[in-house]
Amino acid sequence: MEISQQFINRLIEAQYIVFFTGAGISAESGIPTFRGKDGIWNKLRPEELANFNAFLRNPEMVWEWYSHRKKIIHESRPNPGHRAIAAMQDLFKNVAVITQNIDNLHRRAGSRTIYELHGNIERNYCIQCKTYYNEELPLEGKIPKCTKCGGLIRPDVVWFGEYLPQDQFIASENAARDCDIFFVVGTSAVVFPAASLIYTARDNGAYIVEVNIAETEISRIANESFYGEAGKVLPVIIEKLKAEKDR
Ligand code: BJW
Ligand code: ZN
Repeated sequence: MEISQQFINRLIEAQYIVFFTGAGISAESGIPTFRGKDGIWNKLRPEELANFNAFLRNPEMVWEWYSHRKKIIHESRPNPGHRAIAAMQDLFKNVAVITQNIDNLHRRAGSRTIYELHGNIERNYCIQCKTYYNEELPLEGKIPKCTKCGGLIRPDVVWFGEYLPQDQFIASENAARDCDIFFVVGTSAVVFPAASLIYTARDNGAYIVEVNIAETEISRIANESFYGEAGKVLPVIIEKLKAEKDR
C-alpha cells in the first residue's frame, strides 16, 4: 500500500481528525453490511425492514431481523480498523468518530468521542409511553411488549423517514465543519442526511480521505483514496504516522 509523504505530512500538521464510519468498518468483525456483494439487503429490501410502518404491520418480522443482528453483534469484537481509530487518540488531541453503525464497536475499541447518527442496538423503547428498556426485554411470545402499558417495544435506531437524533447530528455537523482531516470509512455514502456531512466537511476545507474496498458515491470528491479493507489500511496508516512522529 502506497502512502505518500505528502499525506503523512498533512496528517502530522492536523489538529482535529474526524472518522465518519459505516457498516464496512464492522464487516471484518463478522457483521454483514447493508448493500453491496455481501449486504444483508441483497436478500431483504431495506424499506421493508428499516421503516416504522413495516414494524407496525409486521413487528415479528422486524424483531426477528434485529434479534438476529443483536446476536451477531454480541458475539463480535472490535477489529484492527476500530482499534486503529481509537489509537489515533494517542497521537492527536482532537479525534472524533461519527458513526452510522449501531453496534457499539467503536466504544468497545476505546474511542471516547463518538456521535451515533442512527441510534444504538442496546437501547429499546416503548412506542406508546416511551419507557426505555436497555437490559432484558420483556417478551410476549416472540415480540417484546411494555410492562407498563402493553405497547410495542422497538429498537432505538433510526429508520427511513425518521429524524436523526438532533444532538448527535448537530455535534457531527460541528465536527465536520471544524476538522482538518475527514476520513470516510466503509460507507456507501448514499443514506442522507448522514452522507451530507462529507460535503459539509469538504465545503469547510477539510481534507477528505476515503477508505473502502470499492469506489463509492464520494470517491470523486475524496482528496485521497485507499482501496482495501479498513482493518488492513488503517493500521498501516497509523504505524507510518507513529514512526514519523517518533523521528
Ligand atoms: C468496506 C469493507 C471493509 C465493505 N473495509 N469498506 C432521495 C434522495 C435523498 C434522500 C432520500 C431520498 N428518498 C428518501 C430519502 C431520505 C432517506 C435516504 O437517505 N434514502 C436514500 C437511501 C435514498 N433518509 C432517511 O430517511 C433518513 N431520515 C431523514 O431523511 O429524515 C428526514 C425526514 C423525516 C421525515 C420525513 C421525511 C424525511 C433516515 C435514514 C436512516 C437509515 N437507517 C439505517 C438503519 C439503521 C438501523 C439499523 O442498523 O438497523 O441505517 S439504513 C442503513 O443504511 C443503516 C446504515 O447506517 C445506513 C448507511 O449504510 P452504510 O453504513 O453506508 O452501509 P452500506 O452497506 O451501504 O455500505 C457499506 C460500505 O462498506 C460499502 O461501500 C462497501 O464497499 C464497504 N466495505 N467491507 C472497508 N472491510
Ligand atoms: Zn409503554
